[in-house]
Amino acid sequence: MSASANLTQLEGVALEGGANLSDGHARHNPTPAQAKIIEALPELFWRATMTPPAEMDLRAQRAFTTALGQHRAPVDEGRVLSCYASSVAMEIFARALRPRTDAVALVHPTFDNIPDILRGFGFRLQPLEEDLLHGAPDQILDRHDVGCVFVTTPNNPTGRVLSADALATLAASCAERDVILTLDTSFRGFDARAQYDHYAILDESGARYVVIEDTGKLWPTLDLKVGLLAFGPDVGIELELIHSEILLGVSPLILALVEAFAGDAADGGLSELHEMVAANRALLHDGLAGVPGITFPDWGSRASVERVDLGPGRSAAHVSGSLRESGVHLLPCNAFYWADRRRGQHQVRVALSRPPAMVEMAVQALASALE
Ligand code: EGV
Repeated sequence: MSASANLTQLEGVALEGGANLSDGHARHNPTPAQAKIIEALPELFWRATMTPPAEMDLRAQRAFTTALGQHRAPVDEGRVLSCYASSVAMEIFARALRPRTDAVALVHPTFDNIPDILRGFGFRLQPLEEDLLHGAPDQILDRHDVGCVFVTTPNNPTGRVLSADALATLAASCAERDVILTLDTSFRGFDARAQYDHYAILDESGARYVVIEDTGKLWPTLDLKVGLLAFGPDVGIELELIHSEILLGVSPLILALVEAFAGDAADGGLSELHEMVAANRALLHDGLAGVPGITFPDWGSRASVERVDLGPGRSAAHVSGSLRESGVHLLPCNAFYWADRRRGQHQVRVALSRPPAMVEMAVQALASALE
């Protein structure tokens, strides 16, 4: 794999086998309640056959957004579009945005397929540093002359969450300058601090907004998932038209699965998910406790991924490369820093939505590679 490979290409290597702690997809063991839903898949199939697809769509959207605290998500207003994946929602958003502006301030660092997709549509990107985003959200548009601000919250890989106050401040300044505010909330299910009702704040602000929601990181459904493209009443870009050019609708079977998993999430599944991630995070921290020179830069993160800073003397590409040879897959963080890859050169990201035995084994391999 060449040094300029993107993160997903690196993740692709791990799909060939071995201990895959590389991608952020959900690959943990289903809980008993989730296993029951999987057992009932044939039933879900027939129910989906007998129900109008539009109704399946609304039910899945409603169940998912309310399970994650987004009670004002504009489901009943018809302003949520289901997509095959959040990356597809992103592509639709990017194409619709392009006639309006070519300049986007994008959170830095973040998963590299976001800058890559945006650059693919010809956007000029400005890195929006997390410290500015969280520390002085009122100054973002003084420092960035753009037509859109794009924020991933909780961010990937850092887990940093945009507070309700920061969102209100940023949305107010976007409204004032007529800048579109776009949020990617794919990781919000992992962190209760990201589950205040974003739509209530966005609607109140009067800003033009887009939110990309994602079921794909949460549940071990073999990548059966949807991305939701939600938007405000005056978004001012042709999202519905472009969406219709790409797809008619997501499979009602997947929508039925999303509705069932979201129902379980609201019914205690979300806390079980949080416990699983917290237990795996503790395995990571404990397993590396004796290794000199390493630190955890994302202290307090509840995302299903976590970075390990290996220290200035160790190269993430080298360490992850030699672990890969022995069948253990982690991501070097260079490419998350899409505007300055060197800033990630000493960090690796470990995926935590995995069976605990796999986390334990990979952490041991990492610890001995560092000794
Ligand atoms: C993560 C995979 C895409 C992405 C993984 C991800 N890449 N869609 N090109 O879903 O954190 O590993 O976001």
